[in-house]
Amino acid sequence: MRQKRLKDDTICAVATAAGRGGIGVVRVSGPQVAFIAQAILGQTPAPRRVHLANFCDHKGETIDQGIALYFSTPNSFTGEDVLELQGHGGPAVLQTILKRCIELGARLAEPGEFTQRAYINDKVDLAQAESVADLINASSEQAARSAMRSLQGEFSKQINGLVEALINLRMLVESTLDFPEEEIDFLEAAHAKEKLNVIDQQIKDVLKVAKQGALLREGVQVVLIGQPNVGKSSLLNRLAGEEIAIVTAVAGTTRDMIRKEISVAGIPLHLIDTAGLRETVDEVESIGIARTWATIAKADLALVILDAQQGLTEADKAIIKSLPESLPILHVFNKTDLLQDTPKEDNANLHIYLSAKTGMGIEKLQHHLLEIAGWEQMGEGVFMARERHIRALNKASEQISQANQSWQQLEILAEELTQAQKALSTITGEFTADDLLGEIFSRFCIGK
Ligand SMILES: Nc1nc2c(ncn2[C@@H]2O[C@H](COP(=O)(O)OP(=O)(O)O)[C@@H](O)[C@H]2O)c(=O)[nH]1
Ligand SMILES: [Mg+2]
Repeated sequence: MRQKRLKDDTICAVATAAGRGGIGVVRVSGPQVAFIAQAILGQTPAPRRVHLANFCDHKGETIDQGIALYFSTPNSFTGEDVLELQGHGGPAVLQTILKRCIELGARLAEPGEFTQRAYINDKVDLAQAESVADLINASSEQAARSAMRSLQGEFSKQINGLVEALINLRMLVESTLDFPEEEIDFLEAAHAKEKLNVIDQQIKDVLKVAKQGALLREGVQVVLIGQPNVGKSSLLNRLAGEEIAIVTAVAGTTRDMIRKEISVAGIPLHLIDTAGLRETVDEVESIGIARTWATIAKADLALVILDAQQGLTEADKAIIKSLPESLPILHVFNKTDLLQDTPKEDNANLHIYLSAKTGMGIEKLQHHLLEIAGWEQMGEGVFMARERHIRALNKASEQISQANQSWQQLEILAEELTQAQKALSTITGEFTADDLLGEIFSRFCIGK
């Protein structure tokens, strides 16, 4: 197992958001906290009690008055001694308090360093630490709730359960390696195959929920493409509920890409309006079109917007043909308000009829978007997960399938089980490389 290195320095940061507010919090963590508290407050406060106190500079002059909270190791968020100074929420006063802490020996914390220390001190595992950032960054109530579920350990509990089951099965397999004659009988009697199948199914179940969690976190990149003037920008504005992109009757109006994040049923949809795809001699427009192709390559889903009056034209077919085969697409026939007859719906081929102008059909589009993205209404059980968790679960699942084909070669089977266990352990951080850890925590905000 990886060695966790305990820290011997003291860190500090403003933990509240930049700007002005009713209260601002300076957080300090590390071995020098008692000394720093003594110097600023004139006393080391009793742990876990609320103290109204003056925060003083080196001359004993009051910088601010507020609430001091002291948590002594190991009963704190980081597991170290922690001091929280809740002062008035203005940048100048908070910076002065911070400067005082640095004067007294603390140093400025790196992004995510408080949570990293909580992880180092076994207060949380890696999946829980990640969910702290996900909770802060959550853009919808659903996302926040599922991040909270991960933070409370629901995801980790399932992973730990799987790891334990794998260890038990490994022990069973490995112990039979020494007694080759009896091995098959012995494993059969112990229902080893059934146990492996149960693990296999459980990994698939966790993966299913984790994928929903990852969807809540990462959302879906949806690119709006089509010929000029079919109503891409109008549709973006309609979905966003505000006038973001310029709409005119002039073809080639949108030249640069316009991005907007909206939330449908809690899922972040990253909408990207693009320059209409056509042959052009305009230099700016052709750069826009080149960018459109680059965006298409990274999208999860494309809405091909078509003019309902024209139907699917040769030019549209050419655009669709040039899209990557793996990219899911939805045909959106726009401007149905200009049609005489109500169009026939064709759900099987994922054709949607709508009017960006009147809003008719928009809800249906949203529903289809979620469906293609793979969102299922799972109710309360979803926990937050990340792309790297999905990869780890997929890897474990593959190893289990391999293991299932290796009952005739028990050494190989044991090795596959070990690999599956390692893959799962990267989720909770037991087998996670230091550089990956550094990357994970560097994406946190300062003071968390
Ligand atoms: N009647 C009608 N006109 C629309 C609709 N959507 C867009 N338009 C018009 O079509 C023209 C081009 O729209 P725009 O959104 O700029 O298309 P883009 O070039 O694909 O981005 C504008 O004059 C819009 O007002 C619609 O649903 N119904
Ligand atoms: Mg446009």
